[in-house]
Amino acid sequence: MKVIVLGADGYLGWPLSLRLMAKGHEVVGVDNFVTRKNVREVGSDSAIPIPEMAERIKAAKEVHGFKMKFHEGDITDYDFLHKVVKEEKPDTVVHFAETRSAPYSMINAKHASYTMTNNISGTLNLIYSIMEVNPLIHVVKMGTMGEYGTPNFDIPETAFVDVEINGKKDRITTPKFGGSWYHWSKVHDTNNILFANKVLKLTATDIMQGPVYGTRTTEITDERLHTRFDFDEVWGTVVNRFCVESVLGVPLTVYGSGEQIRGYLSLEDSIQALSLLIENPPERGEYRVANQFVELLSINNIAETVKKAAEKEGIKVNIGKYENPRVEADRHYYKPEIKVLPKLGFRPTLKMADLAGQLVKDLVPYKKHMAKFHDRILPYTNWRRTENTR
Ligand code: NAD
Ligand code: USQ
Repeated sequence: MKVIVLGADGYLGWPLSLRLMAKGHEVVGVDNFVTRKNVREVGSDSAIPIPEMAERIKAAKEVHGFKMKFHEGDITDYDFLHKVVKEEKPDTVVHFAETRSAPYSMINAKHASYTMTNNISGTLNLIYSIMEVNPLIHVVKMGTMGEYGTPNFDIPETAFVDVEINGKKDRITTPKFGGSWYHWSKVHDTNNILFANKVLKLTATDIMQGPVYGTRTTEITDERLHTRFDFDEVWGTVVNRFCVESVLGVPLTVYGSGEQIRGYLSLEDSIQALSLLIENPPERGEYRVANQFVELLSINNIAETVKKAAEKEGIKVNIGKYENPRVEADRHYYKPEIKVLPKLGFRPTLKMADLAGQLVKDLVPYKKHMAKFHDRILPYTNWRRTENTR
């Protein structure tokens, strides 16, 4: 199968590209390196330094014999994206090329608008490029579990739900309520993909994924093959942040009550799930939604797990309590459905409790590098402020 990976330089895009090549697929990467730039903008860096793309591709060839093609460019430029799709004639396009930080989108008007524009127009350009080049191409679009918010009902893994309003029955799109401008950009993407499926018969898998953690996948066997690993208050996700905080001796940054629940999964499991969805496309012209997570955990559960794992490695950890900078429910019901991936054979590998120790150990050699960005760890970006300048 020939697969274009939009966002191939990213945390998920790079390991997925390696996995697909390991499975014998042809991979064409696309990226404009904007995450590298935006992380520098907030004064931070990947905890684990990563080489430039040319070096990554060279290393993949030397270590595993993989041959990867790459196009540098911005997918919000329609002519660029259309040319790549036309030239490469893929079977599948995986779409990761979006701005993915909730806090970044909440910094101020400029960042809110950038997040919306980048994410929504990239997806629209992809829909039109596919329709003009070959409408049979399968789009694997990365959305987020955060599109649903934290509703007081069991979250169905469906595009539509049946409702009765004022005595009349109908079907409406599954209710969503994002918790940041970033999460709303994903909701808008989902609506646009659903509409493209309805009017243009786009074949799409829309993945609702929870926060991912970890440093490793089977193919990351050499220092030059590492994927990026963000940990600052804007770009880092909670589990990865807690592991870095343990190594640097920062009390773990539990926001609010710590009772917020999300569906977490390891990098290895994310890549396994993505491979299954790519290799098992939906019917032609079908819109398929797939919820993607492994464990439902609260922030307090995670803090305890990371503390226990780090202490086993001889690192003393304190759990801190911080005022929640976000506007979110911190005591809520949470029960999302997951049936599509298990039906395709998805079998999670290791749980967070088994992986956290290794994760902490993997970070220790980079302690000096991470310490340079120590002042970017504590929460600063606040949902209630319209201007979050330091
Ligand atoms: P990432 O920022 O590391 O990777 C995204 C890549 O896309 C980056 O390399 C970036 O440079 C590129 N990109 C962004 N806009 C682009 C554009 N206009 N043109 C070309 N390239 C562009 O993020 P990630 O963690 O790998 O996430 C990948 C996708 O998965 C994102 O859509 C994110 O919203 C989603 N997601 C991530 C997580 C997580 O925990 N990491 C969880 C759920 C969903
Ligand atoms: N949190 C803390 N302490 C921290 C960081 C976060 O308590 O130091 C809490 C947050 O308040 C939130 C939860 O942890 O309740 C998750 O926050 P996060 O920063 O790990 O994740 P989030 O902002 O939701 O975004 C991440 C990715 C995003 C993806 C999303 C999946 O950055 O791209 O879409 O996870 S989900 O959370 O399911 O929406």
